[in-house]
This record gives sequence, C-alpha cells and structure tokens, in this order.
Amino acid sequence: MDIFELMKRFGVPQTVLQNGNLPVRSPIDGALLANIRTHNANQTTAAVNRAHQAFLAWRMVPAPRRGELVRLLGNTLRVHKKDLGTLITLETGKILQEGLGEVQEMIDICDFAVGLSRQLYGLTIASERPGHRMMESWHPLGVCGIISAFNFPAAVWAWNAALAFVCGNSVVWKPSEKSPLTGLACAALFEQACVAFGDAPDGLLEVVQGARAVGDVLVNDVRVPLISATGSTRMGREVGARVAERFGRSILELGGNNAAIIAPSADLSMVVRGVLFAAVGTAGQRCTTLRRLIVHNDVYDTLIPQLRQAYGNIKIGNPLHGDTLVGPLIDVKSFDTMQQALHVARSQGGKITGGAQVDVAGCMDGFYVRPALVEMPQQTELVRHETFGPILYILRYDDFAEAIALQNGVSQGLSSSIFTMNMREAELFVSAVGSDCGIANVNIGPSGAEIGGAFGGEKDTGGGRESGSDSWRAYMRRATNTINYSDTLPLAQGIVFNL
Ligand code: UN1
Repeated sequence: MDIFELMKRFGVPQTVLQNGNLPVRSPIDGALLANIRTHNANQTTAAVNRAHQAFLAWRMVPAPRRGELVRLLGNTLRVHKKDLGTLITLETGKILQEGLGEVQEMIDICDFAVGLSRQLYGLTIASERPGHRMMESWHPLGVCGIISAFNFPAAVWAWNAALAFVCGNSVVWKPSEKSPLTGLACAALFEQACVAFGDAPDGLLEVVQGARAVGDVLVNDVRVPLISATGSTRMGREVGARVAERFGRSILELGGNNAAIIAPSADLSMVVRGVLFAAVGTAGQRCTTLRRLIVHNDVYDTLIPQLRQAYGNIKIGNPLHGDTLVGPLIDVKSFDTMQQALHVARSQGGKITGGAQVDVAGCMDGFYVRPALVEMPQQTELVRHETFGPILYILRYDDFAEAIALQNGVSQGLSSSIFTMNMREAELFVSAVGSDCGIANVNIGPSGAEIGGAFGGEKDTGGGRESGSDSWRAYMRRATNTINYSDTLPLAQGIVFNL
C-alpha cells in the first residue's frame, strides 16, 4: 500500500507527509508511514482565531443550509469509504471490516445531522401573564474543541463535528498523535465538501496536530465554549476540571469497564458470537469493549469451554487480510500493559487461556496477541481497572442481585448487557435499579452502538452524550424568551411595583 498515493486520493499532498517532527508508524508492521508537522501553542491559538471568525459568519447561515454542507460531507465520505477505511486500518490496526464500519458510522451521523438541521426545535411555554408568550430558542454556541482518541480516529470526530456544524458552530480538532493521518484525510474530505458547497467560511474546521500542549490551548481558551474529549479517565478528570473552572462545557467520553451478565436461560449460541465480537473486536481496544463476563453457575461449565474453543479459532493477523478477525495492538506500551495485567491476574489466582504474543509473517514489528480469557476467583482491583486490550475477565454468580451488584461494582459506567430469556431479569436490568451505565443492552453485547442513540456513560466515564437522540443540545446555547404583546406591563409572581 503506497501511503502517498492513498493520501493523494483524499487530496493530501505528499509534502505534508514528509519532513515533519511527528513520525507516524503503522501498528501492522511498525513501518514508517509519514513524518508530519505538529502545531505549537501559538499556531493552535491562531487556529482558534480562524475558527472563531468562521463561527461569527457561520452562525448566520440558516440551519438547513448548514445541513447542506454536512450532506455534501456525507457524499464525499461515501465516495471515499474504501480508501478512508483502509487508512484507518493502516493507522490503527483494526480490521478492514471495522475500518469500513467506522466510515459507515460517519456517513450515518451525517445523514442524521442533515435531518436534524431542520429540527433544532425549541418549546413554546405557557406564560402566567396575560398577553405574553414564552419560548425557547437554540442558538449556535461557538468554537467546539474536539480531542479524539486513536481507536475511533474518524467516527468520533464525525459524531461531534456533524452536529456542531448543523448547530452553527466551527470546530478545532486535535486528533490523537497515534492517528494523525486520518485527521488529515478527514480535513481534506471536509475541504472537498466546502468547495462543492461554495461559500463556507474559511476556518470552519481547523485540525491541530500534536500532543498535550495543543490540547492545553483548547482547554484553556474561553473562546472554545465546548470541549468534547474522548480518552482516559485520567485525562478527562483534568480536562473536565479545567474547562469547568472557566465555566465552559465539556462532553467527556472516558473509560469503560463493560460487562455482560449471562443468565441461566441465555441462548448460548448467541452468547458465544456476541461475546466474541464485543470482547476481541478491535483487539479489545474499543471504549465499549466487553471486559467482564458475569456467568451464572448453572451455565458456567457449558459456556466457558465453548468460549475457549471459539477463542482458539480466532484468526489473528494482518488486519488488511479479509479473513483476519483480530489485528495488532496499537503499540508496545499497550502490549506491555496487557502482559502486566495478565501477570497480576495470575498472582491473584486467575486461570488464563490465551494472552500470548503471536508472530505474524511479514509483520515482525507489530504487536499481535491471542485474546485472553481469565477466570477470576473474584472481582479484584485489577478487574475493576480498565486495561485497554483483549482481556476478558470471567466471574461467577448464583443470585441475580449479586450479578447486578458485580456489574455496577466498578467506577466506570459506559456500557453493559445481559443475555437472558427471562423477561423479569431483562426488564429489571434496564430499570432504575438495574445497570447504572449509559448503555444497557439485552441479548446483544455492549459494543457496536448505533449512531441514532445518545452515546456515553456515567460515573468515571464522564457523563457526556454524543451522537444521536437529543445530544445536539450540548452543541447549542438555550435562550428563554418572554414576549409581551399586550399594552400593559404585568409582573410575574403577582408583584405590584407602582410608583
Ligand atoms: C469508542 O470506542 O470510543 O459502540 C467508540 C461502539 C462504537 C463506538 C465506539 N459505535 O462500539
């Protein structure tokens, strides 16, 4: 795969990919893909300046017309789906099917946002005063700062940006330093959409590359009223506090430690398939990855051998090859962290299947592992911690209340699921006293959420919601308007205040 040729198809010239200070390597084989330039703090501030100017113009464009730009972006993504999916695979190591799936998610959110551009509704509210009317207006917010992670290098940008644009905002985006090329490609595709659109203001999308210093500028600048950040809980704790200090808003999408409860009535053939995709898909590097399996004692001895067998048959290899299910980990650090977690698990009495490094021909500098199943005697500190790799901890339960307590007994609250044919259990799980997560599923795994729902989670996951449903409201500011069309001036609360 010639990376220069691939990037040219998006409109990114070769000069941008050479002579920079940030080396970009593919996790597939460690090959050097490019050397791109990063931005310093001053350049990032200049990007915010341009985005702010763009916002001042863009907020006056009618929302359905703004939707037209997002429609054009969706069309551009359709044309480049295969190329962008391939680039995502090259840069993140996720299998091509998942790279393509990620682009499909981008196309879907564009469609969603186009419809939304005609539905940014506010309420009309009954006034307590005669001859008065109350209403809510939703106005554009300003520059939206997006900080995204390597594992969904394009879709997370699209969830945020498509909504931000139809809501009348501009965007400054800091992609992960581990997936900057996808950022460049998306920016070039957005540029194509802008050309087709005709009169989009310059600076509507600014991409700033680099590490922490770049993010710091966005987090501290009062002209960035919203920061949407995806990444670790540690990062979110800092970002959230600093944005709150200047009374900015943040949408935080942080760690997950997602579980599935396997009840005695579960359809086990569905469980095996559901668990496999959720636990080993994207090599266990989704924030929604299944990390804990809570299995009823009645089905434990039937299910676990089936799972072990399925794990043994997983094809691990080059993610560009059609029959591969699990590609590499993102880097050596990720590999070491996983091995360290397995070491601790063993010392705590964990019974481990898999987890070893796998050599893949032609990919000697990639870090490939066989996904691990780890039967744990209890939900220890290690199990309660999110290790971003393909480790599935397995726990037993007897009593349903115990299963719910285990499910909720972690600090993260992103996604969760139950496999059961028992209606009481299913309903209880999704009720107020069931799962405490932002996502709670029945008879499907915790990952692979559709864009139509609000995406995000509670507790240490950060509380943000992105993507579908009414998540758009976070990208706008609400004004309550009271209009007096009478010829008197009655005060609310019945107050008399005459001279
Ligand atoms: C992420 O891992 O940051 O629900 C996002 C899913 C995908 C998105 C994951 N639609 O698994």
